[in-house]
Amino acid sequence: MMNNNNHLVNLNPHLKKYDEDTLFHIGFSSAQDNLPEMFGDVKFVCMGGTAGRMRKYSEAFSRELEVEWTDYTKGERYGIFKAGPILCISHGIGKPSASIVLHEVIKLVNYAGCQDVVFIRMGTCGGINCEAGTVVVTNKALDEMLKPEYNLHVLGKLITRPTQLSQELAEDIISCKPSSNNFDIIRGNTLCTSDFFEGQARLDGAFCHYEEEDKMEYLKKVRDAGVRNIEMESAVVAGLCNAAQIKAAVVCVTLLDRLKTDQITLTHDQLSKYEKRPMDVILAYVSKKLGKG
Ligand code: R2B
Ligand code: URA
Repeated sequence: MMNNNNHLVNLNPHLKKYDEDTLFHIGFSSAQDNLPEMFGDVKFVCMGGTAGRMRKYSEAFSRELEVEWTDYTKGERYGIFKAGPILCISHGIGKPSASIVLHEVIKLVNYAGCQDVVFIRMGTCGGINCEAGTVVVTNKALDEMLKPEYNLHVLGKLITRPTQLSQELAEDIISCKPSSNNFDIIRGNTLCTSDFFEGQARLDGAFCHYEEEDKMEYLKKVRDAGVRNIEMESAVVAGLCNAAQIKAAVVCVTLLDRLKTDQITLTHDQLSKYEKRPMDVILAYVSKKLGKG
């Protein structure tokens, strides 16, 4: 049984030729799994770096919204959990890891026949000119050259996908105040890099050929481009969701202010407290959307 429920726009036309599509990295098959039955009711795909955090988010969604919880994790690459209409999936660190899981998840929601699905990255990041613990909702993801682009080499050529995120969704998310509303939620552009150390102008990697002044000069240029946070996956989420015309948002909590420091020295308790914040914001948004707010 090949499910050719190709309702998402712009998806790969070659997919129609396959009797079976094996979603290798997330462990599903379009022919052997009844994807419409398993995932047809999904309305929100929430993504974040680690399987452990996505498990916790999904458990909280299930508890707070009183919806059924299922662990669909098959292998060791990515954690996949479902809380009623919310699919929570880890994407690992960086654009390549996020790209692979996004290809497969976009195909999954397509085969499952999900309607009006929204994708949300809920992550951590470094802040620009804001105190640790601030939640940043992204306007657009910028690359290291400060362009709103996700670039990928395909067949030896560079292809570019735009990284503007839905303004409507960002406003909708920001307008839903979480119950624990004791932190700032701001909007801004997000610098999406291919490395945590040199790529983010840190002075504390294993290699560094520049000085403090060079770092600050770049970070101020970044700030002047409207950037309020730096992370490593937003451009892929924006670029691929734009390609599929799926509405997407990126909601990340800052762990430090990069204009002040490079090292993350939060205690375990502070980190746990901050990591809950994107969850609180999205729980308020999803609750409202499901009429449970
Ligand atoms: C934020 O945190 C991770 C690096 O520590 C990376 O996945 C990101 O985007
Ligand atoms: N994640 C990043 O990518 N950068 C930071 O500074 C913190 C978290």
